[in-house]
Amino acid sequence: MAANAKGELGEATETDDARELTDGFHLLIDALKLNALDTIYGVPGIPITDFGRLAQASGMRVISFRHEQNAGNAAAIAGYLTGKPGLCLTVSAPGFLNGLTALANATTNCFPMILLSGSSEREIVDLQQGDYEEMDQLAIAKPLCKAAFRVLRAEDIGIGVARAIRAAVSGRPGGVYLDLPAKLFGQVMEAEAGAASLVKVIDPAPRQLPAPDAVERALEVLRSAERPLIILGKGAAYVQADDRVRELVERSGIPYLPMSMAKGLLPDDHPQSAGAARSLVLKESDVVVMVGARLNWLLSHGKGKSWGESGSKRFIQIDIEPTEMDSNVEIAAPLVGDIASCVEALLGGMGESWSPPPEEWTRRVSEKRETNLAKMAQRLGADTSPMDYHSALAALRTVVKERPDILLVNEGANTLDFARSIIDLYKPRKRLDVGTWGVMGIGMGAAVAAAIETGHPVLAIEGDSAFGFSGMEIETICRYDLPVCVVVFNNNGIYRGSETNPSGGGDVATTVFVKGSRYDLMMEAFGGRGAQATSRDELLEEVNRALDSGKPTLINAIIDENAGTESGRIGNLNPQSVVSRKS
Ligand code: OXT
Ligand code: ADP
Ligand code: MG
Repeated sequence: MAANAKGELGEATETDDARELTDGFHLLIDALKLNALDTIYGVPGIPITDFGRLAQASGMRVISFRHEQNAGNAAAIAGYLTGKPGLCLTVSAPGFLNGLTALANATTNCFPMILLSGSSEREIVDLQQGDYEEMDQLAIAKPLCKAAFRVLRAEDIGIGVARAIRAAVSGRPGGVYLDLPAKLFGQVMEAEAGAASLVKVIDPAPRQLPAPDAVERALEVLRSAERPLIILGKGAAYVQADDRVRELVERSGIPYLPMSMAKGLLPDDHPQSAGAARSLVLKESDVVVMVGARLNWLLSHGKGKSWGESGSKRFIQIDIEPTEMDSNVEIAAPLVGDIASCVEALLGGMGESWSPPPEEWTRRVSEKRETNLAKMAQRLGADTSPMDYHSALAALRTVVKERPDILLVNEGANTLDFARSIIDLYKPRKRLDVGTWGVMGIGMGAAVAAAIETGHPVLAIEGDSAFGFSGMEIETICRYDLPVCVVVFNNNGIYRGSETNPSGGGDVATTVFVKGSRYDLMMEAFGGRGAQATSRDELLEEVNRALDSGKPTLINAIIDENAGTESGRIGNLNPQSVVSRKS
């Protein structure tokens, strides 16, 4: 297809003026491709249907979803895995709003993504005259993402895309909104001028070197430590400086604690891992080096009971975002810069003769770890019927150990928290989960993007509630024939399936689902394979079969409905009424 002088689309012929003219559709495609952005996750419709077609015709991969939120979550995970902004394409107003949750979530997690959304006509929207899907999308997106832009003229598409890319990946990565009014796509201009208007973004995420005095300050604090700890966050996994980060840990000899999505950055069975000694190292350490992790709720804001005596810690924090420093507690040695450069600078300053931490400290950490590992091994040994979380996850732990290249997607409450501590990861960026917001619904979008972007098989371990937020995308998984094995931990509900209505009658309890649901049959409805697993052995066999086949599979794993706890491991955040009164 090519554009005629009026911007209408027609079949390309030898004689038409495709070589002389271009339009908004083609310029946008060319601008993305020029910057090596070749995959779009989205949902088609007015005004971007033809854009999707033309993008596909141009050789781009355009993956259509059933709901924009899942497409957006896929784009965000694509951004996390590749370091390039993941692209999500939505229609105006409702489609845009559906994608917006994912854009905000990407921004919260510091994942680079661009939400490209068609929008209605400015002249009508701004006068609120009731256009089709009327909404001032730019204004709505602005507070929820890192940057938001609108392109009104075809000749500005190149610049608009360039700005979006730079905003998404430079400094602290995040979500960017690009508003594309319907009329823009049909605008026609000379092809030569159009090509000249495109921008190839040079060095989109430039290195940011830490100041030498800041490096020296950090080393001084570190040298004085008696009980040092390194905390690795998903920022450290994102930057793909895996060897340098590992060298920092190993050369320093300091125990390290991986945050959830940083698991596997160094293999979880690494002798310096303090993952299984979490409480001890948080409480007892005296100097903590934060590498691409924030002192937010997931780390109790760096203070309180779990951090030991107040004032007992000094923090060194490596982060590209200067305002992250002192966000919750005083940072004794802020190291502002990109992680690769900061780690490099620390290694340079440490030299080859760095003294490891006192043996008494590393021994205590090891002892605690071994005690917890032994306790865990005992619990994993118990093969219960019906399966509890440990019983089922023991099988999946073995699968991941034997197949370290697969990507693990994980959401739920108990399903999330138990899987996090039970399943070891051995390679970087293999664990994709609910992230900073603890949001349900990332599952199938993340699974699709993980399969598309890496080509490796995906194992998605999903609470039955969590799965429901994006479950319809198993049709997408079947449509693209992706090597995704979904295991639904079916405990008949949220946290536990055994609750009853406190009034003693009426509706079922608010946390309970249809008992004995057959999620496996949903997969069969779309041509994938469905299976049930009632025991650990069955689960192991079915998952291995699925991963060997590389075919879309859903395994309905029956979990004891009494086994979970309210809100998993974060029950402390769930306010409970202490007032008893008759309603
Ligand atoms: O050191 P100690 O002794 O303390 O021991 C620790 C470790 O050292 C040790 N450990 C180990 N031991 C041995 N071996 C190994 N390998 C090992 N590794 C660790 O184990 C303990 C614990 O370690 P851990 O896990 O590292 O530490 P801890 O203390 O848990 O860490 C604290 C946190 C905060 C970092 C951690 O807990 C964490 O990352 N938590 C994230 C929690 C989270 O995000 N949860 C999701 C949200 S819950 C809730 O909001 C839900 N909703 C509401 C909702 C949401 N979220 N979103 C939307 C859009 N709408 C609604 C809903 C609807 S969950 C939910 C659905 C739930 O139902 P499902 O059916 O899906 O799921 P089920 O519950 O299964 O039914
Ligand atoms: P976790 O949840 O694993 O603790 P967070 O998402 O809280 O991790 O923190 C990630 C941090 O990594 C953010 O503060 C972000 O600014 C930082 N970050 C991201 N990319 C870089 C980079 N290239 N260099 C330095 N810091 C980075
Ligand atoms: Mg459940």
